[in-house]
Amino acid sequence: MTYRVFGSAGSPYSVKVRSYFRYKDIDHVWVVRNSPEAMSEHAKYSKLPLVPTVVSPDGKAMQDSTPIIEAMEALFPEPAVHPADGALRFVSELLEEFGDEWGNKWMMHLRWYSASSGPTTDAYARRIAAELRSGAPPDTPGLADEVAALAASFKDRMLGRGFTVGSSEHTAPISKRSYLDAIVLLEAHFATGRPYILGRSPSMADFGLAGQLYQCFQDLLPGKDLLPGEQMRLHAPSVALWCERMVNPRPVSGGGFEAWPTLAGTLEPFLASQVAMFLMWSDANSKARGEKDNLQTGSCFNTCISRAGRSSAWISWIGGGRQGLRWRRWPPGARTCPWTWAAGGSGGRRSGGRRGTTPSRCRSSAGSTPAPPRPQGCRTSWGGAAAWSSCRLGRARRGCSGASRSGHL
Ligand SMILES: N[C@@H](CCC(=O)N[C@@H](CS)C(=O)NCC(=O)O)C(=O)O
Repeated sequence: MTYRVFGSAGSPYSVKVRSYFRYKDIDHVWVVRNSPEAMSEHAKYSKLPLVPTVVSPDGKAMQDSTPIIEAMEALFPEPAVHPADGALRFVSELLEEFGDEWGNKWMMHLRWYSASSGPTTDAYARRIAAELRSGAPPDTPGLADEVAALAASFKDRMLGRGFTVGSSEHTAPISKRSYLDAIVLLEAHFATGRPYILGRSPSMADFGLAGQLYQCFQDLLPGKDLLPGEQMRLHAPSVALWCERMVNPRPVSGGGFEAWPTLAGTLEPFLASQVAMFLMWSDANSKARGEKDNLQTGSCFNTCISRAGRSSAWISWIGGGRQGLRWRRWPPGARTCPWTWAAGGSGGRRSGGRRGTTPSRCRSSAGSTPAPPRPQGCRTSWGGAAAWSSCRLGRARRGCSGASRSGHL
């Protein structure tokens, strides 16, 4: 009765699912795609070329970390990762969602996009390339060159994908600030000796947040500036310990969840600053998605700007990408919206998601806000990924960025 968990050590969502399987003592093996056989096995079972993919003993495949955990939770209910109290469960699931969707912005930005991690991106890319070639006999001819070439193409791919989480020079200060504020606020929450976010047992909140923060914690290869892992060790040592604890979580002192009154003092400030920002983004993104049905993409962009203030710069990327829209360079001085409908986005490949509709000029442009600086090489055409992704807590509504075809490693 062994499950197979296809994953990667550098993948936040894979590590999240692995932590869960370990916590539940579910019989499983961790499979990395380090051979042609493992690659084709993964491809055979996966709707999208992403990890994690879980294959059950009877050959049923699952993707997307949250639905995976939910399906397993139905089969292995004890020890529960959901508090019995409804309000606390809501907080737990909200924080999981926050980790998956907003925490991923920290992780992706800090690892791949930010200027401070720039000098070390080669090393991250090589680490992943080495995992994908792990197990090759040491005397394999041309192995070093193969790893170097794989790392180079991986780095290139990831650096071109900052837009999938809205990373740009425009949003960089927000992502960096949010990461630092978040770990400092969490430090206050853990520093009193609390082992997990809601008490003595891990909940969905821990799995979602630790998946992303564990990657930040690990990212401390030498660089000019302080790297996310160093910042965590310097300013949030209890958070660093929690990240390590979450690699193989166990209930502490018999386990159990606290009640809201004892958590509120240090958890509410986190919700009020970080999660509130995420919800504001989420709301604006949802509005942006809604308005595309009227082809009001120009006004959708402006709505984003006015609704979410500074954090809106990435909304148009994500909202746009989700709609199967393609970006066109904003011509100097032009006052028309540069969005057009993608004719035949690639997202429907496996999911049966909507292909791009008839190309059409975006109609609304009156009083357009000037376009923010945007990343190079942005070619979005996601489409169907959201349709495939089974989503909860509004993911379907706003598009599940974590389930993009581009992947967030
Ligand atoms: N929503 C999915 C996200 C999965 C995802 O984005 N996986 C990334 C790694 S974290 C991936 O497979 N990337 C591969 C690639 O970019 O080629 C989940 O929660 O499992």
